[in-house]
Amino acid sequence: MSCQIESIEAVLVDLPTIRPHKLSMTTMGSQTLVIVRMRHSDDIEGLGEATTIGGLSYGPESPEGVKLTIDRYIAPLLIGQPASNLNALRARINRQIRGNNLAKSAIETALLDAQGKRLNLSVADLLGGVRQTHLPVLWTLASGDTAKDIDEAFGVIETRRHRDFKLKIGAKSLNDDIQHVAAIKEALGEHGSVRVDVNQAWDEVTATRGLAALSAAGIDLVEQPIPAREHAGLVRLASRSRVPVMADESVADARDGYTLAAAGFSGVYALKIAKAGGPAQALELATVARAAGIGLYGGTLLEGTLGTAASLHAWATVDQIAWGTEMFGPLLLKDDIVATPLDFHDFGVELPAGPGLGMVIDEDKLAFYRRRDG
Ligand code: MUC
Ligand code: MG
Repeated sequence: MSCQIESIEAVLVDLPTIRPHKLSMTTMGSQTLVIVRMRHSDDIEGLGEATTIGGLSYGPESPEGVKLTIDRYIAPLLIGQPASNLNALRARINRQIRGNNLAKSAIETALLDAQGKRLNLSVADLLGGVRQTHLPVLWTLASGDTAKDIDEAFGVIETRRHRDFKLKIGAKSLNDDIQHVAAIKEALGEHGSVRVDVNQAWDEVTATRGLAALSAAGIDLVEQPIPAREHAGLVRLASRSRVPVMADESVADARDGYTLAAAGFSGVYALKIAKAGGPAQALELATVARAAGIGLYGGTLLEGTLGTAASLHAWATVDQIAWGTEMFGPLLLKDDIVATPLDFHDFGVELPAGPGLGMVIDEDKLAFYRRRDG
């Protein structure tokens, strides 16, 4: 007997961060999770999550907008539909709704979670099968203070939580940023790999100088140095640079991945379930990257535990994520809304055991942190 989608609820949850998190476009003191709870007629509940960074400062969808899109536009399309055919449901949504990939990602995640629970399979099983259960996870040093960042790095190396680090730059002058990055790399030496994320903040001339200086400082990877839509510039920078360049905001889905690769990009793609429109969609980009010889990285939009678990189920199916992952989102938050947190150890994280995402909501915590007026 086929079961139907009965109801979809999108709940805004505000969780404080453990310290201010400074990026080129905003400083975060809290993170908003949009939690999707999808009830099916066989009494199974699918869970999903969408996040962004700093309201509308990172991308064109805000948490409040994601909730509105789900409540007003996606839920009416799905309620009463057979729940098990993800491809048919995705096609139905895409016929009516353009863009809005964050909302679509939360919905795709909830559908996969429910289907996994129904079949007693993990989301990774549904996505083709597990290739790795322990994924490397880096930590982002973004306190805004060089000495504090160095202390923080040694603290997490000591506890074997992380040994790869990403620094958020681009808000200050190039010279100040290079000094900050070089000081951290010098302090860490061979204890840690240091990468940077410019989050689109430079123009191409600044990026050319920046890449040379970062390469000289021993930096291993430079993420999104110039604006997302400047594909030609990114191709030029990547082909001239000694340090590898990673595309993040420039490459959301398989089509972007194809366009950038066809234009001659060589480097790395950051996969994110949010920008692709869900875990299955992110894996389509991974397939394009593999065909084009482009390395992969498991990226985050600073999701909480549900979104991080959904990403892990996807990345776990990929044979090689050469540049590791940054699935540390839950560690940046002071509290959680799931009963059992993810298990971070030995410089990585364990894939949660299924069925579905393998996650259970802590109802008291959810009630405590949910936004009263939304
Ligand atoms: C981004 O652009 O990569 C990932 C880690 C972090 O601190 O911010 C995100 C967003
Ligand atoms: Mg990035």
